[in-house]
Amino acid sequence: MKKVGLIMGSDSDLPVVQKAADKLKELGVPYEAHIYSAHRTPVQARTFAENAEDNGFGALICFAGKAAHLAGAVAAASMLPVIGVPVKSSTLDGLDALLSTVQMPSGIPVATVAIDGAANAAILAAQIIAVGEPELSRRLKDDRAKAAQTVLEKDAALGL
Ligand code: RP5
Repeated sequence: MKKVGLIMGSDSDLPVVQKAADKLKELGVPYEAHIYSAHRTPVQARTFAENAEDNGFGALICFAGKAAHLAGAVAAASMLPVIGVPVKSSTLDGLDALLSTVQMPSGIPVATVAIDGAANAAILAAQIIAVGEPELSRRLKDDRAKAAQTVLEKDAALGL
């Protein structure tokens, strides 16, 4: 099975990245995590992106806060699907990162999820990897059914 790449701009993004890693682990999707910054280590970020397809990756998730250029820079250097997770920082509540990540000019798409939307990013990456992987596809369906069951149980227990 192809791997998912988790690329964060800083180790301060780790608590958000951890949630994506946990979800991928739960779904049985292999992943590899790295710290590469679009600003502080642009050469390493680009080199990783250029070689990701040859190195067995099937989708990339980029996590960055503030002036969040990482997902766009990685997408520019790879033909793999790139998912961007805007990370909430101490100022502006993550709106800065959301706009930086989501407002990609035409031609270089980044599939942007919610601010700190790590679990959805992991599920979307797993859905991409699941094309041609029926066993993973089944696990994704089970996961969704489990989530629905949790809501139904809460509904049944609602005492209002
Ligand atoms: C971004 O700047 C990182 O992704 C991080 O979210 C933010 C702040 O980085 P640190 O100053 O905490 O290293 O590049």
